[in-house]
Amino acid sequence: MSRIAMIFPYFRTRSPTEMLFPPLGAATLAGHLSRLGIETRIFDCTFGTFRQVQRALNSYQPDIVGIYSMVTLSRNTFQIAEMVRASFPDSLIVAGGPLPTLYPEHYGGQFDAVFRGETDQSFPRFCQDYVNQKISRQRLKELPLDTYAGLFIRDHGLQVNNPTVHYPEREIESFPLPDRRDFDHAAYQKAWLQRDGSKTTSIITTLGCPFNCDFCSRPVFGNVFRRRNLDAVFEEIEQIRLLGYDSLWIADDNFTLNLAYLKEFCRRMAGRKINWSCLSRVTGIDDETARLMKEAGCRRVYLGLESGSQATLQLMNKKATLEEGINAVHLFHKAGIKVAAFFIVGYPGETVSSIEETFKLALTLPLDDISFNVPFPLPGSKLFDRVSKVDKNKDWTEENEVTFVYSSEFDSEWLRRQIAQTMTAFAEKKK
Ligand code: B12
Repeated sequence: MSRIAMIFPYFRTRSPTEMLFPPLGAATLAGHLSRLGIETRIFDCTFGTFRQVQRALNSYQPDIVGIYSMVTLSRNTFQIAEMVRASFPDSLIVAGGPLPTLYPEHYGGQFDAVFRGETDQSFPRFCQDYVNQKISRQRLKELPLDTYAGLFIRDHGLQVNNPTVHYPEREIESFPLPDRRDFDHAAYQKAWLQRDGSKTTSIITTLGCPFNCDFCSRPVFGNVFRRRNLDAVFEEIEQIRLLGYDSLWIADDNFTLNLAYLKEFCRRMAGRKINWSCLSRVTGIDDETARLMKEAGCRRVYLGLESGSQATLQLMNKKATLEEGINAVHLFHKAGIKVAAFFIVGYPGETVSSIEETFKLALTLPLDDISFNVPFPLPGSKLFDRVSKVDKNKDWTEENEVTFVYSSEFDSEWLRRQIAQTMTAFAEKKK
């Protein structure tokens, strides 16, 4: 029987800021592949070593190896692909995820194929055809290659670059739930218990975000906002609870965008004894919604306040005012929900005084947690195209928070000191 291996090439770093979640992309695809009756195993590298993963793959003997990649994982992705090619010369190696979506051509050579964007149906169907028709990597052209959305191939004498898709809600409704079977839940729960006393895992309820913040990149889900059916979401939450988790990280790009959906989620969530956290925009929320969120177990919201300067918010194309940001903090705080805020300092085009306004704002609001980053020009963002001298091939293995990866008009040492001082002042205030 043919076997598919889905690899998540992240090895835990034990950095204090590290947050551990199992890869939902691999779990989602494993759900689809299992529904098609294809034997699939997820190799989540998080708690293992390179050698352990190599040994596990050797005993599994995969026919197709799919590797997820994003901006911080490209080095690991290529190292694993090299090992797979050496161990299994005949197996088909496929890349997917945010970075292959943006730069599929970088994956030529070591990878036989790339799937760009949302691949819920296209990749599993491709695997099914490959397996059923007993195709080998040299005979890919015998497949109906132009029928798989997002497929990109530059090898084997082929030139395929199919358009990507955003699956509509009515199709998403019929999707299977992510298959979390292969994850080391005990290890994830232990890591979270040590981190904050909870047993947290991630879930996705909506896809996409209609906004276009200058620094953001949404290579996979894009601008089209879609909601999953809440019956499926709650079936998944029940499965997660049975796996022993008591807390959810709602990883949606814009969970609080659709108030009707959010309120219905809260009504169904109330009384379940599972708490949750999410990112929220600062606009659109009112007192009643914040209260409902609190009653439904929301313990923390993360707000991208970004700046204490209206002019800088405009540079970032936030489509939210400083006043809306401030109101949102008070609103959630009043509802009894903890509020964490992200700020960006040293944005191209801002001034020293706007940076100072940001530090001041962070210290005056009733916030429970704050964090500062310098701009992180994500591939696929407008910021990335604008700033000079970014090395597009650079692998950001570190979660880079205070070092510029492009040539900036601001002094990173000065910013580092200001950030450290503000963090100390914040900690003093909290005492
Ligand atoms: C949860 C999350 C995290 C979690 C953990 C992620 C995890 N374990 O998966 C945490 C909070 C730790 C995190 C951290 C970071 N993250 Co993050 N994260 C996300 C988030 C919000 C959701 C991920 C998710 O579960 N998606 C749901 C699944 C279903 O989607 P998916 O993984 O894309 O899978 C689909 C396709 O990509 C494809 N697919 C996936 N895998 C494969 C494999 C194969 C073989 C194939 C063919 C297809 C395929 O099929 C799936 C179904 O369609 C995404 C944004 C997003 N909306 O996806 C950002 C995102 C992935 N993160 C991003 C970034 C930048 C980071 C950080 C660098 C942030 C920072 N400054 O520190 C760090 C780096 C972490 C690290 N050390 O490597 C970027 C990546 C951008 C890029 N160009 O690569 C994203 C896209 C956010 C953004 N808007 O920019 N992140």
